[in-house]
Amino acid sequence: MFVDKINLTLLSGSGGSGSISFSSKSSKTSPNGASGGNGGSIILKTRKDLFDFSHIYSKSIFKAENGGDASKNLQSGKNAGDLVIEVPLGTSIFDDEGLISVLLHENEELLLLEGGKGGAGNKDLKSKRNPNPGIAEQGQRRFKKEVRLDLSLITDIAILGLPNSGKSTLIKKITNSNAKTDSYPFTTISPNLGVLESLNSKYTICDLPGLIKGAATGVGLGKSILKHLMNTKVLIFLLDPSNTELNIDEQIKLLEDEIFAYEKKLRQLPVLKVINKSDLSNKPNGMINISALEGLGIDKLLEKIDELNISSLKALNKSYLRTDLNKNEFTIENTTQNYWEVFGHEVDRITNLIGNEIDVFNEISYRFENSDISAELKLLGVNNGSTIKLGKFEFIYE
Ligand SMILES: Nc1nc2c(ncn2[C@@H]2O[C@H](COP(=O)(O)OP(=O)(O)OP(=O)(O)O)[C@@H](O)[C@H]2O)c(=O)[nH]1
Ligand SMILES: [Mg+2]
Repeated sequence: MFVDKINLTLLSGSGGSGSISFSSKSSKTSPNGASGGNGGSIILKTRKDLFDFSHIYSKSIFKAENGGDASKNLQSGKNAGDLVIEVPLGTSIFDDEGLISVLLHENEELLLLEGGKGGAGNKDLKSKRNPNPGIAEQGQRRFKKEVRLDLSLITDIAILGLPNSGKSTLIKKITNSNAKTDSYPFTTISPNLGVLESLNSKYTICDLPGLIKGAATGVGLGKSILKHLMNTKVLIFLLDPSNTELNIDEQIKLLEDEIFAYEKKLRQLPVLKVINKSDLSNKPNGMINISALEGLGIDKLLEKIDELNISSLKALNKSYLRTDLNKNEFTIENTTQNYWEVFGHEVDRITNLIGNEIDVFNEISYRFENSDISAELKLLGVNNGSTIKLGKFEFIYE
């Protein structure tokens, strides 16, 4: 089964907790609690010999391991390994806010979800403010993300045409593909890939399901066909003179209208207009005439493909990466007058402490005062005397 769309739930690993301990070699004690290990991150990595998501289709939840807790006396927790999910070239990644990234290159890596950081032990929390802290950070909680992966195949040439025009017969004739062909429309329901070898070059080529009127708005297999054109460099319009409903010009117009309605930029791709089934009728028409079934005109077609110098051409899609990934986020809600509640990972960073109560309170106050949350609350005009709720902590703003 060809799977070119998949939804995944990703859970990174949480960080291990730091420890609280003291060495007391001399009369002075000093903090020596070590840090927890980092939780595993989730990374997407492209692999050249993958052509869809069927290898991960049966698994929709990916969970990285947690970092280890620190032990006392300088013994750090173990960092967890990252979880790498392999995907084909041409994978786009979306979340509810839209496109996150498009991966087009071999062995390209995307750090999609960072693991929770290991918590600092009291050794690393030592400061001028508190030279002997009785506190440690708990590990940062795991992050969760729902993503959709969508594949647009990376190929040199895509064969487009109405149902039954002979697209699969052509790819079978000119490549190693074993595409299914038949005399009824919509024989092909997912792309077939093949490698075409001409005298000069090698090309990857794909045979797509038949396109019909309204495809750009989702009729037939519509958009799931057209999306594959974003990563191809040349189009072959395969035209069928035996089509009783639309003549050659009408077929060209339908194909042009649909790809243009899907994405205006697709008009920039070079198009080879090829008339198939010329064994049935052979009227002069100024286009490339072939018979995919009987192998007529194939040499001429390969010559025309070579002339396009495809290796110098570019597909429309570009690599893309949204830059706001993995930031420490927070949201502020003004639930009732003078009551402000703050949620999110930035809150955890500030409040994620265990140990001596007074030290914990002082450290949270310090972190809060120096945080983006505090700056944002100021901008929002929070009045002195208001209550601020940060996770499980509540305090009066002044
Ligand atoms: N006479 C003749 N018949 C052809 C030729 N090429 C394909 N056919 C026939 O046309 C019919 C459709 O061929 P396919 O290759 O399955 O067509 P397709 O464009 O892939 O069709 P869909 O996948 O349904 O869109 C089959 O019966 C083929 O044998 C040709 O050059 N000459
Ligand atoms: Mg077909």
